[in-house]
Amino acid sequence: MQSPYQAELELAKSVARKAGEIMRMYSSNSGRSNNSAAVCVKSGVDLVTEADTHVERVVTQIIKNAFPEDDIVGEEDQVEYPKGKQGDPFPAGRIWCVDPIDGTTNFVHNYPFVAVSIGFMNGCIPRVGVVYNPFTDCLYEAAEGSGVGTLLNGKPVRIDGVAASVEDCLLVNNIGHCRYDDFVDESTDRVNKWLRAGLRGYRSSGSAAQNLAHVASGQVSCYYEHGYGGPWDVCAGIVLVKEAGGVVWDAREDGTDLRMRFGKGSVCAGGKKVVEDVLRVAGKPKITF
Ligand code: LIP
Repeated sequence: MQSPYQAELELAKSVARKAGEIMRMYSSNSGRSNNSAAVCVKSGVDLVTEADTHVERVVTQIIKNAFPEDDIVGEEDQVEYPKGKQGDPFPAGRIWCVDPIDGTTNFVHNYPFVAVSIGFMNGCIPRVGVVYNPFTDCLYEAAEGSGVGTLLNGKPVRIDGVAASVEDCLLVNNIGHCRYDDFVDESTDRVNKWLRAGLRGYRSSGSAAQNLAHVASGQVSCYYEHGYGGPWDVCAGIVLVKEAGGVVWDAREDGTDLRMRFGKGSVCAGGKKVVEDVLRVAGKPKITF
C-alpha cells in the first residue's frame, strides 16, 4: 500500500537530508565548542542563527519548485505564508510547515538534540512528517495511509507500549523560552507534582520535534510542553506519533487532538494511558498564550 501523500513524503525526506548537510557544514566549520553560525536573539532567550535562515531558504525553494501551488509556513519567516494571530486555526489548504533547525539553542552549543522538521498538512490535518537529526543521522518518517506506520532509518518503530502511569514513564518536558515569573513558577510546580507522584524519569531536550520522534520510536514514553514555540515544532512529529500508535493531545483540554494553530501551543504525546496519567497529575495549566 502507498500513502496518497507518497510524493510529498519523498520530497520531505530528500529536503531533510539536504537541510542536514547544511547544518553539518556550519557545525564542522568551527574549531570551538560553539558552532560557526552567527547568532541573533529573536526575543529573550529565543535564538536564531544564520544556519536557520540558510536552511529555511533552501528548503522552501525546493518545496516551491516541486509544489508551486502549496503554501509554506517556516519558523524563520523566509517566505510569503498564510499569517494568523496567536491561537487562530490554520487555513484548510495544502500547507508545508517547516522548522529548519528545531533546537536552535542546542545547535549553538553543539548539544546534539537538533533536528530539521518538515511537516505537510492538508485540510488542517498533518499528513506527512519527517524529522531528521543530522548529528545522529536518524531520519524518522511517516505518511498517513502508508500502511507501514512510522519508520526510523527505514525500520518500523512503535511508541512505548508498556508505560501506563507516571510511575513507569520516562517523561521529556521542555520549558521553552518564556522567563516571566508566573510561567516559570507554573512550569516548576508541574515538575514537582510529577516527581512527588513517583515519576520514573525526567528529561528535557530542547527540541520539540526530536521529542515527538523519540515518543514515536518508544525512546521516551511521553512528551509534555506547555508553551512550545509554534506549529512548525509539532506538525511533522504529530504524524510520527500517530502513525506509531500514540496520541497527540492538547495539554489544556481532556482527550482532544492537538489542532494546528498559529502561535504557541500546549502538547502531551505518547500512549493514551500514560498521556492521561501525566495530564491528571499535572493538572490544567493556568497560563494562556
Ligand atoms: C524550540 C522547541 C522547544 C521549545 C522552544 C522552541 P526552536 O524550537 O523545539 O521544544 O521548548 O520553545 O520552540 O526555537 O529551537 O526552533
